Amino acid sequence: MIDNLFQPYALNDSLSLNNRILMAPLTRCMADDELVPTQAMAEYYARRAEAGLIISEATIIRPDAQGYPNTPGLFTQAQIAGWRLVTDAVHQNGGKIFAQLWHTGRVAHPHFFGGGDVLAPSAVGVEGSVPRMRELTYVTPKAVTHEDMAQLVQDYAQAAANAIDAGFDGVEIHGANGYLVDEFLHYDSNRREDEYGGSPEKMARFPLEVVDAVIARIGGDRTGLRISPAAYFNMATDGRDRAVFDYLLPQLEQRQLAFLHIGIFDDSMEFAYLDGRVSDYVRANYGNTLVGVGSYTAQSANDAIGADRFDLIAIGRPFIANPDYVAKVRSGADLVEYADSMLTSLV
Ligand code: FNR
Ligand code: 8K6
Repeated sequence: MIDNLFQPYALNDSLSLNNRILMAPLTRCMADDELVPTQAMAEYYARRAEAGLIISEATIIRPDAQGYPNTPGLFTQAQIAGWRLVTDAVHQNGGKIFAQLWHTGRVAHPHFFGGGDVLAPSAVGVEGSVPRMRELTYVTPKAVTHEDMAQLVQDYAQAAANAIDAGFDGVEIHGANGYLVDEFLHYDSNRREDEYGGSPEKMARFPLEVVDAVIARIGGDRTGLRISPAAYFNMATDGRDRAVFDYLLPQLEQRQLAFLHIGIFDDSMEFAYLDGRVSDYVRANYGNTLVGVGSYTAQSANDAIGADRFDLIAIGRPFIANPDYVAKVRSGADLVEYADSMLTSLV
């Protein structure tokens, strides 16, 4: 039985979802060279509109946010118009869609924005090179100034307003997976000694400024956030990070977000400094709507929701392999298994 997945869910007074299944944000690198979403992307998302809520692929808020080829943006009129094609197509099929707002921080590469600084909390780089463009080695970032941070906060808020102009039902701030917001929340990437680093409260300051600015612009009802308490991607683990999230989670709880969403690839992983799974740690420290994710099947997600481990489930790779994931799960039809080779085309 997978009935729990098909219970409607009210995120708040203004947004209700038809079912508990979210399409996870999935970078596809298929925008055009001006980072404008295409008609093919509109059709791709429209085919998945039966999800209770779609979270768009990560979408950059300004040019120096870019770390991968052909990731869409939300900072030009053409990009807003391209996204309008997508949101109209999803709405016509009865769906809802949030835009995931992204700045890759130290994982950005100047190749994509014509040169200039790569911005991060501290001048600590990541090893390695850009996926799919291995000739681009990561550079040492510039530690952001207070002026840089104020501008970034404004740019997140402007991108959120642009998302609403483009017809999105709301936004998810990408605060996960080792990108800019997440880089403030981990000791590996945040070595600052001013009021933005050095203690949990200071490390949470910039992320909370971004959240507050977006809420001020478009409302908490339309604002979600994704976070990665476990450093597992573009990041080295540090046991002190636990205290940062112990501080952050109650702060977020006070803000009445539409939802909080975990960023992880496999939620069966246990982290010693979180005393187990990331989702269980967040559930214990955050009382509002929680979205689980990470290698769940329909059955295991149904059971986790039944056990009250989280309220909603985000499904990633199976949604790439099965545009009709929701219908198949409902009817018990066999799913096509995901393979990385599927990333080369938008089906
Ligand atoms: C991702 N993931 C991801 N996460 C995110 O926050 N923004 C993004 O743009 C992307 N892009 C992305 C692309 C691809 C190809 C994959 C496979 C994953 C992570 C994704 O949202 C999800 O958390 C994981 O895929 C785990 O869920 P599944 O796939 O096990 O259901
Ligand atoms: C997170 C955004 C990534 C955008 C690039 C697209 C290519 C992603 C391929 C993902 C493969 C999934 C397995 C990765 C697990 C990493 C965690 C240790």
